[in-house]
This record gives sequence, structure tokens and C-alpha cells, in this order.
Amino acid sequence: MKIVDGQVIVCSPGRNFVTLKLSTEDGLYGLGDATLNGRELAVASYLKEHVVPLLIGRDARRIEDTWQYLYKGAYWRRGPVTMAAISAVDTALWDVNGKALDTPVYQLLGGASRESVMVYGHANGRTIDDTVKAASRFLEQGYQAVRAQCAVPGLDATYGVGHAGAHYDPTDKGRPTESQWSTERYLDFVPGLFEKMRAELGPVPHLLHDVHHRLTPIEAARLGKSLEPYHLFWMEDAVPAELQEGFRTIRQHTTTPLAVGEVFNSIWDCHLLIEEQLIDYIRCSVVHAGGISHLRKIAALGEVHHVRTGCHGATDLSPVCLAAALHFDLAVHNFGIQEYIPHTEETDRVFPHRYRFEAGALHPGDAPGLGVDVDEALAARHPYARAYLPVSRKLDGTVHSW
Ligand code: KDG
Ligand code: MG
Repeated sequence: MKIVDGQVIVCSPGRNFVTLKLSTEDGLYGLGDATLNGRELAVASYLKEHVVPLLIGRDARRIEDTWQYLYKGAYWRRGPVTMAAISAVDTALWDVNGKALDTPVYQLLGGASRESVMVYGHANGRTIDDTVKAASRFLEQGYQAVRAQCAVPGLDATYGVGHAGAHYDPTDKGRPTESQWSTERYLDFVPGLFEKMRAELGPVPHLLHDVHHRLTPIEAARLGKSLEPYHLFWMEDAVPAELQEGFRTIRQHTTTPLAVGEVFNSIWDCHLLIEEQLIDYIRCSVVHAGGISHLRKIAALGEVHHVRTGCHGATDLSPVCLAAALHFDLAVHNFGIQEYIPHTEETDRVFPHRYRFEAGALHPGDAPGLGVDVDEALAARHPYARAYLPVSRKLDGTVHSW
């Protein structure tokens, strides 16, 4: 099953996506997501210029060998651009192998470990009351888990809070927005948000919160401690995790469960976090952490250290990535939860898919491969438009993590 062609499809049905389409001599093709929000063309170029030429003529059945060939063969290892490119190849190969064997990918991964995949939705609001109302709407739709983010009084923009009525997309065409940050105001505000959430929603729903890398370990420890009465499902990205050892401080002080990893590229970014049991959920995604093959290795390390999966699933990860994540989630034993923000109808039209939502859970469907496609003619009608994620500054003007 030789690979005969590799197309890199860059499109922007509402937001930018990079998709790899690998075709084989048998007339089959597989898709992989290669989207790196705000830096999309770097991955597209890496694929077109450096990776696709190496794939032509290779046997599409050699998924692991191809992964190692691209990873070790580049000499320059890891990094978001390289790993998004390798992820796309790996995902496309799982897809095409599923099609060749006429079976959904989850069956190749060991079969279903559960009936469906529990997801969490994003509730946000400008006030605590609005946030509680948004969360209630998710629960009415059958969600069991909701992430809550609320505007911090006195700050002009807060991560996770969208414009009223709009699908949440924080990127800007043109130069990035600069938002404000105050650790003091944030730390004073968030416990009150969750006090109200629990008072209004009761003890049953899973509540999650994303700190988005903006605290130091000791600040995160204080936040985790103050949130303990509201028993969160997780506190996410409490600190920038380049320094894995930073999690030791947080862990020593709080029983609030910790999740991290959406920006990680490989097992080397999280092995210490997992081996020392410093976290509870690993958030690595198919698109940014080496594809299905590498994510399975991260999950396997997690399994022996009481760490469960919680794949990143924001809308900058395309429907191709979401489909791949769902096959992985359905099969992997130590699954925790899957993030889910529905894509816009415009995006869904470009990427028709077979995954389905019901009562707070997703199922990848039983189509051969990943069960997701790309309408290339429609994609061509949505040309790429450069966009940037926001930049954040403290009130005195110092650049801070967004
Ligand atoms: O591109 C950045 C987004 O994917 C990120 O800000 C979303 O933190 C995020 C989340 O948890 O979904
Ligand atoms: Mg996050």
C-alpha cells in the first residue's frame, strides 16, 4: 500500500485549519490535522517542503516506522511545528489503514473500552450569574461536566470569555489584541465564582476551570486550596509547565485535581509530571503530541501512575483531530474526559464527519478509518487569513502569559 501523493490543504472556514491528505496507490486516502493556531503556515511549509517528499513510495502500513523515521530522521527533535507535522502524518496513516481494513480506527486500537466518551462544555459569562446560567444550559442538554470561566471585574478581557452570542475564537486578524492581567484580582475572584456554581448547580455536575498558565506554583497552590470546598473535576494549566518540577509545590498544598498538557508536544514534556504523580489528567492532543501513536505511549505511562487522559479539544483543533481523539478516547483504558466545543456549521460543512453527540457524550461512529472527510472544493472557497492569539500584559505593562 504505497503512498503516492500528499496534499497540504490550508483553509479558513471561520478559522484557519491545516489538513494533510495522504493518498495510496489503491485509491484510498487518509487525513491528518496539522493546525497550530496562529502559526499555521510554518507547519504547512514543514510538511510540503520537508515531509511529503519523504513519504512518496513508503508503505502506508508502516505507521510506527514512519513515525520514528520522521522523528529520529530529522535529527532536530520535538517542538510544536515538527510534532504537528508528524502528528498529521501519523493520523492520516491510521485513517487510511482503517479504510484499507474496512474498520473504524478504535477497533485497531484494541476496541471500545466504553460505550461513549464523556465530554465537557464551555460555560462562560461576563458576570457570575451569566456563567451559572450558561452552565445550567449545558446541564439541561445532558452534559455531566462543564468548564466555567468568568470575566474578572476590573480587567478589560479575560481568557475564556467570548463576545456575546459569538462562537468563542480568541484569535485576531491583523495584530494581536493585548489583554490585561492581575493575579491579585483573579485570585480574589475565582473562589466566589465556584461557590456560586456549587450553590446553584448542586454537588453532582463535574466543574472544571482553566487557569491558562498564568500563576506561579505558590499562587496556584493557594487557588487550588481555596477551591477545595467546591471539589472541582480539575484545575487546568495552573502554571506554565515548561518547568515540570513547579508542580511539586502545587501538589504538596492542595487536593484539587490537576490537569495540564495542551501545549505539550511529546512524552518528554510530561514524563516527570506523570512518574511523580504530580498531575491527575494529561491534556495532550492528537494534533500537537505526535498523533495517535505517540498519544498512546503517553497514556500508557499515565495508566501506571494513576493519570487519566483529558484531550484538548478547542475549536482550533479541526474536526479531523476531534475524530481521531474520539477513536483514541473510546479505546484507551485510562480515559478521563474529552473537551468539546462544537465547530461552526461553516467548519462542519468543510469537514463532514460521522462522530455524534448525545446526552453529554460523543461517539466516533463506525465508518472505516476516522469517519471524517474534507470537501476540497468548499475548502478552496475559504482562503487562509493570518490570525494571532492575544498577548497579555500585567496592569503595569509587563508581558504575561495569556
Ligand atoms: O489555541 C489556543 C487554544 O486552543 C486554547 O487557548 C484553548 O486553553 C484552551 C482550552 O483549554 O481549550
Ligand atoms: Mg486550556
